[in-house]
Amino acid sequence: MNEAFTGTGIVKRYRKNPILTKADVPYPVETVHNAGVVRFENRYIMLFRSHLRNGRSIIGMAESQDGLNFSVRSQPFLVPAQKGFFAEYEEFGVEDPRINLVEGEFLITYSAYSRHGVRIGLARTRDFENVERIALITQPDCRNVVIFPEKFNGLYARLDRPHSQITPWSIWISYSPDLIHWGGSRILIKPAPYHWDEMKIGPGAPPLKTEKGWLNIFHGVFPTMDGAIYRLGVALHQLDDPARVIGVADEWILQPEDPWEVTGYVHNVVFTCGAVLEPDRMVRIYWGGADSVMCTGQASVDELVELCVNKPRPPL
Ligand code: BMA
Repeated sequence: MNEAFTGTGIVKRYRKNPILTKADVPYPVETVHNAGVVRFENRYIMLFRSHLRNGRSIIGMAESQDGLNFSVRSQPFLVPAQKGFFAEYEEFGVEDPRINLVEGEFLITYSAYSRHGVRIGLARTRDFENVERIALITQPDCRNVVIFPEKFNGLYARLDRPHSQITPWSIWISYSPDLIHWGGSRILIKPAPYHWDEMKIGPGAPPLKTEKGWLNIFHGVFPTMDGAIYRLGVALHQLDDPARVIGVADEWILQPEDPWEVTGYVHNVVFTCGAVLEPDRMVRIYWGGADSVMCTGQASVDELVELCVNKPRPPL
């Protein structure tokens, strides 16, 4: 057991959480949360969301040698486009970036908010110095897009979460030949009635490849008289056909417990946009606490996979 991590649950929290707060950011922001994280050239790159004082969000970047101690770049990484096609759809902010490593390129999927709703923007970087917007890849309203690292039958695949008035918000899959045009959509996982995720679910970290399947770490929300509680759960998708769900774990893997998860900008939230599978078979999970700070912890990939296989609930 690594003494830097502690806890009785399946996810052990880093003892020195939170790992990043607004005090670490060299430009004015009110929050630091919901970050995507990847390993790149022997370091960890974090793209995190921050609220500005007008209530709209931008995306900053932090770097780390060990995935625990991060330093923030002096300038934000992605702010709402000021002109051109994207400006109309990013007017209210850019949020919740995922960094998807797909065939050697880093594809960033982020929520683009505007008076027309929320849709997903796709941007690309190879070096985290230059970033290029490619397309808006969903209509409104849709959030939480993560792209699988590999193609299936020649097609890219993504998990996403469209919104609907007549059913709880669920996890879907869709496919694309070019990352721009998507279709073949199918529902994969629905919230379970009177369950920790009964209100809504959505993809969290980009799927991690394991021997037994793609590990999908997602968020689930339960409504209470005191507001919603955001927790994390896991599901396993078949390696050669991610539309086949091998198992959705019945139990959550992480819930708000530390003071900075229970209290903050939005109470009772743990929300992930990124996780890294380490060579020692631990999954380092990164999550926003109460939409205010960034935290991390780790879990054994084998235990997470077992939870999906041995304690499943119906996906739909
Ligand atoms: C969701 C998103 C997340 C946020 C969560 C809790 O709808 O807006 O970015 O972390 O709510 O506020």
